[in-house]
Amino acid sequence: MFDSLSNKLGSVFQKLSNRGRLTDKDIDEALKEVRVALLEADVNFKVAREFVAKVKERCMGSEVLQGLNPGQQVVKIVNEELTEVLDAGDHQLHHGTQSPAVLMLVGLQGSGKTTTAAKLALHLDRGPGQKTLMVAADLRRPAAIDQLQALGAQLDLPVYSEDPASTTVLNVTKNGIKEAAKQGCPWVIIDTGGRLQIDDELMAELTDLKKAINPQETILVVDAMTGQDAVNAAGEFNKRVGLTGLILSKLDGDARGGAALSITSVTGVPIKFMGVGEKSDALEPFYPDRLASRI
Ligand SMILES: Nc1nc2c(ncn2[C@@H]2O[C@H](COP(=O)(O)OP(=O)(O)OP(=O)(O)O)[C@@H](O)[C@H]2O)c(=O)[nH]1
Ligand SMILES: [Mg+2]
Repeated sequence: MFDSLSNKLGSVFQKLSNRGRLTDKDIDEALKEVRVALLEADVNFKVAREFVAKVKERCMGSEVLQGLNPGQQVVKIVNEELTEVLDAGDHQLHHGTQSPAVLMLVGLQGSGKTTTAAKLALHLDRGPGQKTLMVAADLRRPAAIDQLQALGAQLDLPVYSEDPASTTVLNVTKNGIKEAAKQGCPWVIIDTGGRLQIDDELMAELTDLKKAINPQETILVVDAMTGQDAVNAAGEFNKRVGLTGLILSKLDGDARGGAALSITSVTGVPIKFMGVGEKSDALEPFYPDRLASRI
């Protein structure tokens, strides 16, 4: 992930550091290339524009240009501003005072909710008596329940489900939370169903469910490969359902990184984890500074 962007930024900075002293014009030209690299990585144009403006403001006229290693100073500023773009302040999961804490996963069809439910359950697993229970609350797709059950069996984690013909999303979710309480689970994860597009019916279903169960965390799983569509979906889900965090999935693929770099500044919602593979251990906590340094 981000390979192409980091290569391009790398070559811009290489040119700068070969220069020694820098003029305003050098900085200007370098930042133009940075902006193009960001846009090519599918970063939101407003985010790219503001980013470059901020870096420029900090570089121009400051001691940066006169200093010993102006190229390195520019790299440092870019790195700090990248961290700023990715940083929403709070990237942790919060359990709160009530057990089980409810974590509701929402997202469009195929974004990676079910896979991520298993990844999170494993991440939060504290062994016997402290397991995370997953609730199969996607009643629309016939294979959805089997998929979650198979993941639970594979990871030795409990899954709660009911016959979709004789239950509702609300009932299976409420009963699942009760079951988690009975088993002493600190966390219960609700795997909801998705749609291809954001539609009123899905939003109403999720809003009602959220109101009824009052989750500690409401997390949107977005497919990073869908670029700016992921950013738009996040804005819409946040407006209509209300989110506490985001998980970007499929960052191991050929995602250009634009979604990751735009989503927080466009929506104000923090990224909490990154999905980096299909396996259940392919989940990384999100640290803005670490990711910025990687870029
Ligand atoms: N490479 C890669 N594949 C992923 C990742 N997360 C999920 N997938 C794959 O994406 C596909 C869809 O994942 P699901 O977890 O079924 O998605 P979903 O959101 O539950 O889908 P619906 O229930 O149909 O809405 C599967 O083939 C997963 O293996 C990831 O981080 N990396
Ligand atoms: Mg699913």
